[in-house]
Formats: sequence, structure tokens, C-alpha cells
Amino acid sequence: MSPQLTLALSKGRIFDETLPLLAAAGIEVGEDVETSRKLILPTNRPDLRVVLVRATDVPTYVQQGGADLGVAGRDVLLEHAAASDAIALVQPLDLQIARCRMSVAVRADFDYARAVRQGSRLRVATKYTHTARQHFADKGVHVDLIKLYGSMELAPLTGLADAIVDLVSTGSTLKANHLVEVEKVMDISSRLVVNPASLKLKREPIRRLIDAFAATIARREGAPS
Ligand code: PRT
Ligand code: MG
Repeated sequence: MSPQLTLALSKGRIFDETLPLLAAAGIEVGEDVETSRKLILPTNRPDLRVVLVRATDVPTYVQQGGADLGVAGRDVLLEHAAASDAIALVQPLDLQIARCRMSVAVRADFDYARAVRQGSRLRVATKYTHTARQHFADKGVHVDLIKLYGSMELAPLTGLADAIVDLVSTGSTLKANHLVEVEKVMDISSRLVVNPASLKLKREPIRRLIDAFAATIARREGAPS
């Protein structure tokens, strides 16, 4: 019997978009996550189970060996890497799921380009302080970063900040709050991450899973969308 593999996923879009990749590899998750309160989900493969953790906890689980593999957004991985001094996670594959972009947004009546041109010091609220700091440093824009854990859109509306750095998908959240996207920081998608020790000790089953995911992604990219 091959060794037991644990895959860490977060509920919501990452779980929903990883399921079809697993299915294409012949793996079915045995519980309905929406109704079940279980955090450990068996699959039809006795050597693979799924654990459900918070999106921001996926890198920690995989890095510390609580899971062999995980799926996490580039946003989460960049912040995690900047905050931890431990050995980097292995990132063998961009799964091209849960795609969005990280952008700078401001109130519609705030002239961002002018503020940047004048070299003003901007107050920027974000959950992604490391990535945002890097972005503005690269552009030579002076910023005071304000760390928030949610509802970033509120910051420019209340005068807490001039701008936010947040994830944007359809743009409807910004629109509903009268904010406009003024600059893209980067494209975001979710990646497979692997614990380096697991990759050595459980090389074969991990390799098979990576190959199966890669084949599905290649097929999707070849298909007209
Ligand atoms: O929600 P929770 O606090 O439990 O955790 P989480 O927000 O970390 O998890 P989740 O499931 O919301 O996001 C997991 C990952 O999905 C993120 O780390 C991103 O890599 C990716 N992803 C893709 C997104 C989005 N698209 C997205 N649109 N994550 C968040 N959003 C949010 C965004 O922050 C904003 O509030 O959706 C809103 C914008 O969406 P639009 O469509 O209105 O533009
Ligand atoms: Mg969320």
C-alpha cells in the first residue's frame, strides 16, 4: 500500500475549483463539504485524504508537515513567504484556478495619478502588506501601509486610507462601494504547494498527482474558452 497523502484545501472557491482537477485524476471526495462539518474528508483513494483549513493557513500546514500538499493563492503564498523564514515550499504547478488580480483601488473622486506624480505620501489599507510594500517600493511611491483583515473597501470611504490593495475578480465589489481600480499589482491564481520532505519520502504518489493535474491544465489551455 502506498503511503498516506494529505491534501490541504480551503472551503469556497479553492475547494470548488480543485474538485474537477481531482475528478479528472480519478479522485472523488467522499463528503459534501457544504453540509458536512467534518474537517477531514476521505476520498475514493485509500492513500489520499483532504483536510479543510483556512485559506491563509494552507502554507503553514504544508510547511510544517500537517499536510503533504495544499492549494493556495499566489496572494497568500507571497505574504506567507515574506513573513516566514523557514524553508520555502515547493511550488511545482500553477493550477490556473481561483484566478483574479491584485489591484490598487481608490475613491472615484481621488486623483491617484496626480498624487503619484506629485510624490505625495499615500495611505494604503490592505491585507497584503508585504506584496503592497514591494509594489510601491518598485514604483518609487511613498506609502504608509495600514494592515486590515477584511472589508478593505471601507477604508477609503471612511477616510482611513487614500487607496486599498485588494483582490478583484468581476469588479462588482469595488463598483458597489464607488471605488475604481487604478493599477494592477499582479495576476493571481492558485498553486499546488508541496512539503519538501514529503516530496522526497512520497515521491511516486505525489509525482502521479502532479502529472495528472498538469495533463488536465494542459488540456484546458488547449481547449477554446
Ligand atoms: O473568505 P475567508 O476569510 O474565509 O478566506 P479567504 O478570503 O482567504 O478565502 P477565499 O476562499 O475567499 O479566497 C481564497 C483565494 O481565492 C484567495 O487567496 C485568492 O487567491 C482567490 N480569489 C480569487 C479570491 C477572489 N478571486 C476574490 N474575488 N479571493 C477573494 N476575492 C474577494 C476579494 O477580496 C473581494 O472582496 O472577492 C471580492 C472581489 O470580487 P469581485 O468579483 O466583486 O471583484
Ligand atoms: Mg474571502
